Amino acid sequence: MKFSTKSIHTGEEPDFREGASGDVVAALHLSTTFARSAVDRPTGGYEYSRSLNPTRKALEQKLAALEKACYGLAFASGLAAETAVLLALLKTGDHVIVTDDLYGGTQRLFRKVFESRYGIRFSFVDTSQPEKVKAAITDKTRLMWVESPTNPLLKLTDIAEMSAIARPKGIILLVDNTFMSPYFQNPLTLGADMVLHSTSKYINGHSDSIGGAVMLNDDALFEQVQFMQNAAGGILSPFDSYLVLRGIKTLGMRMEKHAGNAGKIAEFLEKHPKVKKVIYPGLTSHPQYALAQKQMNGFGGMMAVELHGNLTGAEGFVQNLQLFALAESLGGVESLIELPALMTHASVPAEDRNKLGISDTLIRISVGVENADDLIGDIENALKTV
Ligand code: P1T
Repeated sequence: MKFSTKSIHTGEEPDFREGASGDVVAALHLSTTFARSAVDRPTGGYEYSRSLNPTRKALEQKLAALEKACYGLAFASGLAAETAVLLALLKTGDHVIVTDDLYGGTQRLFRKVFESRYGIRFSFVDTSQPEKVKAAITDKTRLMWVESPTNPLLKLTDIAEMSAIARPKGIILLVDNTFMSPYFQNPLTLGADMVLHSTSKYINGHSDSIGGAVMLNDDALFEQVQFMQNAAGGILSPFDSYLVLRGIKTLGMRMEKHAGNAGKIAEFLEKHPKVKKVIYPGLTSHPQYALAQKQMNGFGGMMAVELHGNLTGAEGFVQNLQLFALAESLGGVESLIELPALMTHASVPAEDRNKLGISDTLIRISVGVENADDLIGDIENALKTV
């Protein structure tokens, strides 16, 4: 089955058995516990809803199918998924190589929780430079954590090349695929061991559910992360699982529209005299345009923009838009805009932000699926006020 067929049908096959109702969408199972007919006979394998829940299971099957994975696990947030992976795989003294430019909340979790309190070491490395990655490996390196494209600078890492470095050394390669969604990029097919998503973004797509997911193929790794999902308990609720199952059905259509709109907006902005720079993987001016074409099936809906002028100008622009909400998050049907240095990446030390190029005036746009001409008209008007 192709992507959109799987996104609609996998995990939600109608049940025609005696007594079942043939629902065409997965039922919402709110029960916290499941009765059994005998002590040693849990009904259908279900015991307690934290461990296994039918609605969450339907979503986990669909998520696995969309990332071309054997297994999927759903969590209460992207950060809960990250926490479960780190708890499952690492112990004090272990070392992790991490892409230097990544979501601020992920950096906060690594630095302020796992490094400062639990003695796990993180090296923030420009993973677009394989030589830098090789130089950072130590005999304690257990995990490589890559975001591609990165949040917010849209920098790419060659996933196949990372896998070629990590695999011979027994280092696990995880890719946070939130920005591309499984529709535009499948890191497992490029050699990654695990894929992570904040389902709060494109996968759910309607800005009404916080969630996270991990998809993978290896049986032993799956057992470790599944154990932690149950042991630490950061599961996605049945209701959120239901919402994500509902949202995910249109993921392919939405991603096409996000990318189509983003391409038009990026081209418009790049030609505008008040714009200094547009970073979008679908522009030939992106320094890794060739890699984007090679490892992604599309360019997504995220971009970063620098205007000429100062912070007052950037603030004026984002505040004068009518259709783009000034808000954190991304990947929903509605367009959002924000200033990473002051919002999503405020927890990243200023010195690190400056080194990476996340200036105070950098603007991040999550292009929604509204009409492209309306969005461009809104941008054009707001730019007049700058
Ligand atoms: O917000 P949560 O569902 O916990 O997901 C965390 C997360 C993980 N990975 C990436 C690449 C992310 O972008 C995020 C969350 N990001 C935002 C809220 C944001 O505005 O960038």
